[in-house]
Amino acid sequence: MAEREIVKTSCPRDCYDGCGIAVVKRGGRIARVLGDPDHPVSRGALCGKCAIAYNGVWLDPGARLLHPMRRTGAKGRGRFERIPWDEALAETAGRLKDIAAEHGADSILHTHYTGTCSSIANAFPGRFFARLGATEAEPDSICNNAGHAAWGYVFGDSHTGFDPRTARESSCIVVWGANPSHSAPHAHKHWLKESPARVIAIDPVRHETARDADLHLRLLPGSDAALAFGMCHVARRDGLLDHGYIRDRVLGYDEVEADIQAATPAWTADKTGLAVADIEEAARAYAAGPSLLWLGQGLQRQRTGGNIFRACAMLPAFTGNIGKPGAGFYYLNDGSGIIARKGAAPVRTEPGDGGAAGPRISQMDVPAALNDPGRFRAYMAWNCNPVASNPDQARMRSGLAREDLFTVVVDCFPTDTADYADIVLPAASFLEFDDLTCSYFNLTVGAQAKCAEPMGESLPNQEIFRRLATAMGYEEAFLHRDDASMLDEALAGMGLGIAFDELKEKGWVWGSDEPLVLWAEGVFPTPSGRIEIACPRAEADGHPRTPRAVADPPPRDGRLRLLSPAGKWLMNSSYGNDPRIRELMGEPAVAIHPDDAARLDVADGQRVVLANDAGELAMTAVVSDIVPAGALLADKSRWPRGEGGHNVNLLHIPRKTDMGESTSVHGVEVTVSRSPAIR
Ligand SMILES: Nc1nc2c(c(=O)[nH]1)N[C@H]1C(S)=C(S)[C@@H](COP(=O)(O)OP(=O)(O)OC[C@H]3O[C@@H](n4cnc5c(=O)[nH]c(N)nc54)[C@H](O)[C@@H]3O)O[C@H]1N2
Ligand SMILES: Nc1nc2c(c(=O)[nH]1)N[C@H]1C(S)=C(S)[C@@H](COP(=O)(O)OP(=O)(O)OC[C@H]3O[C@@H](n4cnc5c(=O)[nH]c(N)nc54)[C@H](O)[C@@H]3O)O[C@H]1N2
Ligand code: SF4
Ligand SMILES: [Mo]
Repeated sequence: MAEREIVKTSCPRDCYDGCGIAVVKRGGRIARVLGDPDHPVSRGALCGKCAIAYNGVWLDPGARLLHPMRRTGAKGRGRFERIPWDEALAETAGRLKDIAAEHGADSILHTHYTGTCSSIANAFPGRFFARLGATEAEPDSICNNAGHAAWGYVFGDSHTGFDPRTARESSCIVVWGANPSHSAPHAHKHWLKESPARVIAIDPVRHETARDADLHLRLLPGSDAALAFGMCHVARRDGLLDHGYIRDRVLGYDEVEADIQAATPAWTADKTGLAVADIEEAARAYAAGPSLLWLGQGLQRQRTGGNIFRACAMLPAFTGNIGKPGAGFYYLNDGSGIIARKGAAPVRTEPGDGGAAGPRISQMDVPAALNDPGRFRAYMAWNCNPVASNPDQARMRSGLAREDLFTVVVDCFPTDTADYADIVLPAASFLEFDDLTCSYFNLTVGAQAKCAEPMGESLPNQEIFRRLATAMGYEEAFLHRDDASMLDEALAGMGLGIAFDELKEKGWVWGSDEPLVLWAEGVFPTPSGRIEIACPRAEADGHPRTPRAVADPPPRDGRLRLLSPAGKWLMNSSYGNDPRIRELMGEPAVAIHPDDAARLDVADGQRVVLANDAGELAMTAVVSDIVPAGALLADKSRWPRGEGGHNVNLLHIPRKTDMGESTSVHGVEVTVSRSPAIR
């Protein structure tokens, strides 16, 4: 029997949970990847998708990218020859230098996001691009930038929410536009379902989170700002506002009071499609408190996502559900920053990279920009799979097909995006190098521990970009920092009194022994120091001074609103190549309300075609009242290959949100018709 060894590590996926992992090794090789039984979130279990994929494609040399490669076939065909690292790096550096010299470094575009969220692998390559002066696609504009922009105005900080451990003091938890049953399965299973607090879910979809909640408000997509005003109306009417808190800590109550007064339950019911009784019940339970308010990332992926976030911020601000045990608001937690401050007034520090950063564009502009030969001459995609996950899939492909666009893709797997690369660089997986992970919900810090040598010739992101810096002739020290010193420095910055080797032994630690009550001092990093419901900065930037009591108009001309949030089996597009996951997902399906199905003469199980200006896509209809009439539901981001080359992002017209130039993917509208077997 080969010797058995357990190595503790952490999951670095873009997921609220931040699970601890126990890797079972036999004879020095990884035998099994399991949940860490000692971890407070995973409690011994990974989520279903990771339990499969971490023991599936991630360990399968046949599925991984193992060597640097150069393209040999037409772009998009995925034909490559293996080349040595030196050659791949020299060719990449040579082309980048030539392009920068001839057209300027800003004609080189790079996109990246959260393929891995571990600290160094996620952030370090940014130093290289800053030094180069390349154009960066604003990373968050593919995901959550409208919410960040809006709460940046309101609270001055969108990265400091509540500590979930304080929920033990809460009487009510509102989950608004998030679906933890998919996107944070452990938070759903333990934190929410086992909570004695009253749970209210606000979502157009009756998903598992909503079904498990004590109250589900199944509102129309994009009507959330109207609901927020309506809930404030009920709280005001019933004497549940905290006028002391408003007086001392909030700017602008008087400027929205008339709109709150006008947002009667009847008006709100009309705008949102909800019942008056449900609006009143939710408003009273929340306002009475102590209550936690979790605004999901799905909520702000609407054309008016910024306004929605500003309107929802009125609830904690006007009811004083902030800075007390069991009361708070949350969008995302920057765990390391919060831990570093231990709940004191936020001080945000940027890493002193020393590079001269280049310009930025929105991710929504990437497909069009790649089609413009005068704009970008080179493109590098790392930590992301834009052909699967970005909008405007057909244009994304036609841009990438440009022969004159020098393209480099860095990934662990041969994705649809990698198919277009001139040079493919293989990235090592999280099981193959040391790093740090922080959950963006729980205040835990985890060690990512090297459990095996990098597969094939793959290398961690940071090592790839150190070597590329050398190939470019860049000698600045910040481009060549070693991992060990960066890890210890990051931990020292958090003041945990623990070095990386010790953290590796433990696997994970809490950022503080006791739950932190955040924002207890009631001082916010806005110019006024208050919560700016009325916001002069927003006004100066061309936005309304205050949130507005509006809801999206219903779709016209027989169109339906297509929602495509996180599914259960994928992590964005990641795992889309795992055969067992593919089997579990089944064929692409779209949920349609029985009334719409009857109107369109669509039967359950029938093929339908969804269409808009961006494209046409066939799917199988599931007739269900999981969605309200007028809305459709399909999961995001399957691997397009194997699905006729497309997924739901074929239909994603990249319109920007009202704030943050971000994605409004849940605002997409399509027509639905019975299919004469297209695609
Ligand atoms: N229709 C629709 N589309 C959406 C969304 C939606 O709600 N609806 N959601 C959007 C959201 S929220 C997001 S965040 C984006 C996500 O979009 P992306 O950031 O593009 O995420 P993925 O598609 O998972 O691609 C991540 C890639 O990184 C790779 N990877 C993993 N680890 C490493 C590593 O260590 N190094 C390198 N170099 N690569 C690695 C994975 O193999 C994978 O191919 O998608 C967006 N797309
Ligand atoms: N299994 C799994 N987990 C994931 C991911 C994944 O792809 N798969 N992706 C990860 C990433 S990158 C992210 S950003 C997070 C996202 O996770 P969440 O924050 O949970 O956000 P989404 O899943 O995009 O959408 C959540 C909900 O928003 C709802 N929604 C859409 N429009 C509206 C609206 O107008 N009003 C309201 N009230 N609700 C609306 C959708 O119906 C959906 O149920 O999940 C992460 N976790
Ligand atoms: S993706 Fe999320 S739920 Fe799944 S193992 Fe990783 S941290 Fe846990
Ligand atoms: Mo995301």
